[in-house]
Amino acid sequence: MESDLRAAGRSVRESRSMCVLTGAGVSAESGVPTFRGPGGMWRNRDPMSLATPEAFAADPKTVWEWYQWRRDLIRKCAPNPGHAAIARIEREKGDFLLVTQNVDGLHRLAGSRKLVEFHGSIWAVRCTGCGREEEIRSDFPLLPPRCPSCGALLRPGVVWFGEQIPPSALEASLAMLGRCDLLLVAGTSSVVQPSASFAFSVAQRGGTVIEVNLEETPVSGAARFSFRGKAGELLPAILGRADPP
Ligand code: BV8
Ligand code: ZN
Repeated sequence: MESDLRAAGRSVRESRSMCVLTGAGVSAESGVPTFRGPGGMWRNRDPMSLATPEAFAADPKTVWEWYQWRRDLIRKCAPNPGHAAIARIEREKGDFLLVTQNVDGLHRLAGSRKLVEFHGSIWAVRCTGCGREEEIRSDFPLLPPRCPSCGALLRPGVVWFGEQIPPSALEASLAMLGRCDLLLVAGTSSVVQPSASFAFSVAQRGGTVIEVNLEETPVSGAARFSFRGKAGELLPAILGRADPP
């Protein structure tokens, strides 16, 4: 493990163009429940059945109660050493992009700026009528909330299953995936498309893939290094070694 950590740190140091892809596992040590792991369930409802346009159309109040529950929980969470290590390495690399599937905003709170929120943000709210979008961090007194301008239903500014990734987010991510020589994949079960294909496209181009996860995933086989352990410990260990000896 030690020699692999050193070798992975060297890959980070030598990388000219680095992409990082994160999932819910990077926020787990901050207290944010993962999407598919224990603790992610709410009123015994599967998140997969709630994070869809159909669920919202059928029962906007219940979907908003789930988001309000998550917003209240996430508001109390702080970035962990994994978020901090990613924010730090961004400042040391010339060409860098963090693509996160997380909607919790913790990477930005940790200082990440070269960041694409691939699945949107739980703090963003968009009107289903006039399209007006803004960041609202406070609780809504009434659920489901309505637009102060046009009275239509407001929705969370996230990407639901069956919805397109925002074109600007997709474009920025694909551009980086087409040129990066290193992709670090941390804390994602790699089952959600299109982000689950990132590792394969970089590996097929001869780029290096490093994975950090508690468990094996569908992309572990494409990784040059696949570390088993906590992102909050392994990311500082790998990225911390990026400093010249
Ligand atoms: C799209 C926002 C084009 C909402 C999310 C086949 C059938 C049906 C559908 C599809 C299909 N193939 C592709 C699709 C489309 C679908 C999809 O991929 N479905 C899958 C599930 C089969 N994809 C889409 O719809 C995407 N859009 O493709 O557009 C299109 C359009 C129409 C029709 C077809 C295609 C949009 C996907 C976005 C969905 N929105 N979230 C919200 O959050 O409320 S995705 C949701 O899953 C979360 O954002 C989450 O980030 C994401 C991925 O999950 P993970 O982050 O990986 O989290 P998870 O809990 O799964 O895993 C945690 C991991 O961390 C585990 O591996 C665990 O071991 C590890 N871990 C835990 N603790 C730690 C740790 N690791 C390290 N340290 C720790 N401490
Ligand atoms: Zn409106």
